[in-house]
Parts: sequence; structure tokens; C-alpha cells
Amino acid sequence: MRVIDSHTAGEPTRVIMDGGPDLGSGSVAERARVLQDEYHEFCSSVLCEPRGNDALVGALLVEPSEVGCTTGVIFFNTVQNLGMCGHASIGLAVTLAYLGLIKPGTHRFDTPVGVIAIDLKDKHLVSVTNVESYRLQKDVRVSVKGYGEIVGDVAWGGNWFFLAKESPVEIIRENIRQLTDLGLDIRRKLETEGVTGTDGAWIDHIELYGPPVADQSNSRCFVLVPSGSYDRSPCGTGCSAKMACLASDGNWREGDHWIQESIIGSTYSLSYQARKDGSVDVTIEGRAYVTAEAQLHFDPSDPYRSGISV
Ligand code: PYC
Repeated sequence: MRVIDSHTAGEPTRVIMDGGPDLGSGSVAERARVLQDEYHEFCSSVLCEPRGNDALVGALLVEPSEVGCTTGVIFFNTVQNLGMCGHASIGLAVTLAYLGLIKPGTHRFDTPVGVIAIDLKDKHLVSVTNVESYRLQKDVRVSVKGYGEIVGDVAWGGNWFFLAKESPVEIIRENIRQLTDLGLDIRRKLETEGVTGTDGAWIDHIELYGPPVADQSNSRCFVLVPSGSYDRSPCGTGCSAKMACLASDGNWREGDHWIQESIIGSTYSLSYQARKDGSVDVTIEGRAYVTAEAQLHFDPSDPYRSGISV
């Protein structure tokens, strides 16, 4: 199986160029369901240790079902599918450009949750206009042992997020372990208290916000991802959810640029266009770099050929 790896603002993506399973001929959303229900072993063999790690996101290229799209893509992590993935969309665009398959300019990718628009500005710089983002619930309060009440919003940005406005733990690299544990505690609390996205969807990403380090930035965040690892980038879908909350509160103007720092200090530039129903279309701009071209081997005698999933 041929893969190309990249990172976007520090967060890794693995694009599967060939050798993926046959998912039938439904819409991209239907084929994503087949991948999740029937090919868990494929996903873990590609992303889990010993070939990958818990931060890695896979991008499986499929035929688009929407007209005018360059490709269809199903994003998945070591636990399950993602609806959309901001960093992996940027990584995919840079990978396709590296292979000479797309040129600078605009392109459309078909994802399980809708079509996204890509603007490849140069071989590293990409802006992605995401599927619509919106806030579902404001000021949800959860009580976490050792921290008291944590207040946050539940919002959709292509995945489900709980966004805590003020992290009780400083958002610095030295605190990654503590932030991870806090994120896991919040997630468990949301689960036991029945706080979900639409139709009972699991809120699998937890975001904690604090003040930025760089003068030109607006905010810094820590993002717990479904595997229990953290996003090295500012998280494109999380940033989209954040912009939806800022827009709903009237705290950021349409078209103005918001600079979001990640836990490692990498940044995305964000802006939004409002829709009539109060949701927003967010544009995420960031840089990606190809890091490896590889052929994955699956030796039948290797006891860990399917990946070590915990
Ligand atoms: O960039 O949207 C994102 C993302 C989601 C999970 C990891 N990265």
C-alpha cells in the first residue's frame, strides 16, 4: 500500500494512494459508513503503532459522488472516522500538489459531511472553506473533580466539540499531560450527563482555550482528539466550531482574520461568512509539508500486522 505522509502545523496526515478496500458505490457518506463498520482492521493497520501513532489522521481517496469535485476523501483516526478534518484537508491538498495532480487555484473535495472548497495558494499554503459550522448549546456547565465548574459550548465544525472558554490549566507544552487528563475528565462527564451533539452524537473532541503567546495571535488552544492524544495543530474543525461560537456571541466580525495558536505555537488564520440561519462558513488557512513517501508492508507472519489498538 502506497502512502504519503505530511504534517500541517505539526499535526500528521497519511494519504492512502492505493490499496484501500472496496467500499461499494454509494455516496461518500455511505462509503464512509462501510469503512467504519467493516474495515476497522484496515484503519488500525494503517494508523496505529507500529506503523503510525495516535495523532495520525488517515485520508482515504475515493471517487467523488458530487459533481465538480477533484476527489472524494474519507478521514479516519485510530478510533473511528472523522466527519471532516481541517489539517488533513490541507495536508491532502499539499500532497496532491507535490504529486503534480493539482495546480495552484481552487478545487473541491467531497467529504462524508459535505463538499469543501480548497484554495491552493502555493506548494505549502492552503485555505479550506469548511462545511457549515454552528453552535448547538451555549454555556454548558460540567463539574470536574479538582477544578470545579467548567463552562463551555457544544458546537459543530465538521466534528463535534465541547469548547471551554477559559482553561483552568495554562495552555503551555509543559502542561500537555495535565490538559489531556482534564480533557478526558470533561469528556467522561459529558458522556455521563448525556450531553451530546445532534441525534445523540458523541462529543469526541474537547477544546480548552487560553490567552495567546504571540502578540499577533488572538487565542491559544489545547485540543483533545478521540484517541486520547492531542492535536498538534490548532484543529481546523475545532477552529470552525470556535468561529461559530464567536459569531453567535457577536464577538468577532465577519471577514476579519482571527489567528489561532495551537499548544505547540503553530497557527491558522481564520475568517467566516455568516449564513442567514446563523451558521457560518469558515475559511481555515495553514501550511503543510510532505514528510515521507512510503510503501506499507503487511507480513502475514507479523503478529502486529493489524496495528496495536488499545
Ligand atoms: O484539523 O480538523 C482538524 C482535526 C480534527 C482532528 C485532528 N485534526
